[in-house]
Amino acid sequence: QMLSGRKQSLIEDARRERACAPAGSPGPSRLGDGSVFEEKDGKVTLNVLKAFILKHSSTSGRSSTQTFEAKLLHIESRPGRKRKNNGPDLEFFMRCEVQSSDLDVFLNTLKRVADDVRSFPEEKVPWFPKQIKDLDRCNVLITKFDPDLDHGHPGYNDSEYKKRRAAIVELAFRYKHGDPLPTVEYTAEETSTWQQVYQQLRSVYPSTACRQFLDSLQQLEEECGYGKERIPQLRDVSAFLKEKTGFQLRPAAGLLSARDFLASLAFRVFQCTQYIRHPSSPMHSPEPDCCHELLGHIPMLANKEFAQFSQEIGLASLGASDEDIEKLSTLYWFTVEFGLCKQNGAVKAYGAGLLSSYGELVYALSNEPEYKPFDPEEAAVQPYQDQTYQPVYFVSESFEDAKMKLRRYSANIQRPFAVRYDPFTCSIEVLDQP
Ligand code: HBI
Ligand code: NLE
Ligand code: FE
Repeated sequence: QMLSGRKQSLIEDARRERACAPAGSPGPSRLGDGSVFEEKDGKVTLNVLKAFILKHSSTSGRSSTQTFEAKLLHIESRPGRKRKNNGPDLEFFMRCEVQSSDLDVFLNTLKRVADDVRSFPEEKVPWFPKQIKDLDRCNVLITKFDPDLDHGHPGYNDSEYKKRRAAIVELAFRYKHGDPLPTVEYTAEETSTWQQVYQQLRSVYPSTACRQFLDSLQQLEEECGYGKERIPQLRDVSAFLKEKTGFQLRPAAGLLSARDFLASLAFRVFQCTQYIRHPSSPMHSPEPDCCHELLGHIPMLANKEFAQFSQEIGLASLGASDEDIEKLSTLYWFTVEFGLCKQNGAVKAYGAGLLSSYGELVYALSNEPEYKPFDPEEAAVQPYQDQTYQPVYFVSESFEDAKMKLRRYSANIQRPFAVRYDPFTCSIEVLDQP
């Protein structure tokens, strides 16, 4: 009958009071009804405790014997927070699998031998990367804008374009964390698309882009070979970013799922497409391409505060529910992708989707679209447009203001644990919240 039927995972935080024996006294301690807790040289042997947890019978009240079956999955001890006068005190943290029907007996038994038992059912948390190399598994693609499948894609009937693009995408599929970033020898046609995009955008940036963007772009032009002549290589850009804000790039095969895309930001990794948009629509593309990444995102990611902000959205997304991912990705859309902000009394763009599309950048700053003051609660549920220009944009009082508001919003997302990024090991520490 062991563990048949519906199983239930439990986390037990049992603060166990040591048996009455004074410190140093030999022999087993008697707890509750029997020899379940052995003490030797003042130490508790955990395997004995384990035996106790695994199989325990107790006589309750008059005659009936209560039994339960439980599987101990993990046990950990630490000094208690409230030390007792009569010796050291331990807290035990246990993860147990218990049959639902045994739950009450199990908990009551624990309560007889420990003075403060707290338990909560383990919630199912979606998988998320804990180490930077786990990002190799964060590559779920959304095929929405695939030129092979989407009839509306400007490259749908262009087999040359699709072949070329497939070859570049293949580099991303093969990439593993730690590999050198692939370089692409861009063709004359691709470079000419870049040139058009660069020149047109560059001419309007001074009057439309926020100052953080302009500062970074100038550095990229001076230190990283940015210019209309050639498409910068991810390898050079990644090295530049690493020095400025610790961000690094990895190649992406296309539009990724919001969960996978946001998760990489938690590690200060930005997933970048390497192919370029179809030459027939240089001024707007509904999907990310290297123009969008290199011109829209990279300059902002070279800004310390913005880098911090991006990583925080990423951290907030780890293990979040599907509903929260949806909201975070919509917030990301109205800030990182299409955000506007006030600077010296004028409205400027800081969103990457605007800064990489001449068409939408000019439109967003005209008097056509609707503006709303940025409010994360509202922006998180605002329907958006991913085929063409946005009907509505959110305007932040300042870039810093948007950051603080989003930070407050993220802090309110409920998760049964907390996360912290350890920059020395490039890994996520998961902390259980009591
Ligand atoms: N995938 N490759 C890639 N690039 C993006 O900019 C991107 C993405 N997936 C989702 C996404 N952006 C956002 O729109 C949010 O959904 C997170
Ligand atoms: N519309 C943007 C551009 O043309 O560059 C891309 C947006 C990607 C979300
Ligand atoms: Fe983007």
